[in-house]
Amino acid sequence: MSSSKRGAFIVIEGLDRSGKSTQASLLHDRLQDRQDAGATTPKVVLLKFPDRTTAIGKMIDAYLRSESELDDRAIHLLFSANRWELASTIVAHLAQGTTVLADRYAFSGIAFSARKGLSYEWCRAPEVGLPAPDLTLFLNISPDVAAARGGYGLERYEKEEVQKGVRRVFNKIGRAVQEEGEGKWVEIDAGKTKEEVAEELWKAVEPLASGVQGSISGLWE
Ligand code: NYM
Ligand code: MG
Repeated sequence: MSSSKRGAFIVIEGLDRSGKSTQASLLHDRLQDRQDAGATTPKVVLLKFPDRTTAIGKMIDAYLRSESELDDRAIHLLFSANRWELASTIVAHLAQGTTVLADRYAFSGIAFSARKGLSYEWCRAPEVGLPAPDLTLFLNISPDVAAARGGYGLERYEKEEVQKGVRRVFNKIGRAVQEEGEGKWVEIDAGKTKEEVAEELWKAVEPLASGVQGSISGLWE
């Protein structure tokens, strides 16, 4: 790795049942394999948001499993705080040349909360300044195809009408990210087979796999 390069920050977003976590793990393995094969590729770490292991994450987990009730704004801020508590770790990894993959990020935060009627601007505000992704891969699937894939789980939001609303906000976010130049936003058709989706993702990721130039910027700053 050239000393002027840092690790790439790659985010995978999508609706529930879009195959996001499966694809994140396949991508992680593929990046890892490259590293083992040659010395030029940096290490890779896979993060997942919400990170349910922290104190804040445990509150989020209880909310998602309907074991607690929280004001819409309060849960929004907890999801955001759950990213902020890992922000310095993300920056440190990137600076060391490690590729960081995140399964969901700030865009999920905005999409799921704005769907409830909170304003886009209000939802975006606590995310401003988080480490900005270099690439966001949005796994697009229509909520009825997702529902037909064996059905949703029992958590909050795992309902077809909720997913439809979330998808509309995601589309708006994707357009905004492109227009505002906040890293690259690539939409992937997640209705294809697991292998086809993995290939599509790899095409977008490979150019960044051995690191990227430039400093880490703050999201929407
Ligand atoms: N979710 C996820 C939010 O509402 N806001 C956020 O900021 C994040 C990261 O949590 N239905 C929602 C989306 C999911 C749920 O995520 C749990 P997962 O990836 O299913 O564990
Ligand atoms: Mg889920």
